[in-house]
Amino acid sequence: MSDDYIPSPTEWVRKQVETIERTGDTRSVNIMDRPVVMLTMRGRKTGALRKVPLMRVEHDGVYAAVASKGGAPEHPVWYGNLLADPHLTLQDGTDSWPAVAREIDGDERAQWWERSVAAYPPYADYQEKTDRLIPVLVLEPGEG
Ligand code: F42
Repeated sequence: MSDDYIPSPTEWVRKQVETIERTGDTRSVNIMDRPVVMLTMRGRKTGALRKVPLMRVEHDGVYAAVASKGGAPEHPVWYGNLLADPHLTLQDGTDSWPAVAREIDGDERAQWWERSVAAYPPYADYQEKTDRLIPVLVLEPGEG
């Protein structure tokens, strides 16, 4: 398994990750004044480390990862990475810990969707923009 880190090909995301890495704090960046968290995971094909900032959606120490990709027609690649290997490192502020991702559906998804839109209202617009149902995963603490 590789320990190589491959940065995001998207410039604005890469810059946010660089800022988080330089400061050691996810609070050094934001989107529309809303906080973000950062997930570090393995690439499904390369096995390399991938760092993915997402909006901060938290409830009782559990976080949600919303695979919105700005309402793009296709799922983000990181979603496929987490289905293949749900183990990740989650960073919020200066804290980071191991977590396991689990995709949710039904009432559980509906409840987290409400929390997600409360944390970041544009998620509702992204869902309007795309035909796919935007996946929601919970990130539960632990090695799994
Ligand atoms: N994206 C969201 O979906 N939801 C959010 O809440 C969100 C918030 C957010 C906040 C700050 C910020 O800076 C970015 C934010 N983003 C959010 C954007 C997010 O960080 C991702 O950039 C976006 O979701 C797109 O994810 P993606 O995984 O599709 O990214 C593409 C551009 C990407 O990195 N592609 C890589 C590439 O090289 O083309 C692939 C990386 C990869 O994991 N490759 C795998 C591997 O094995 O290494 C291969 C996997 C395969 O199946 O091919």
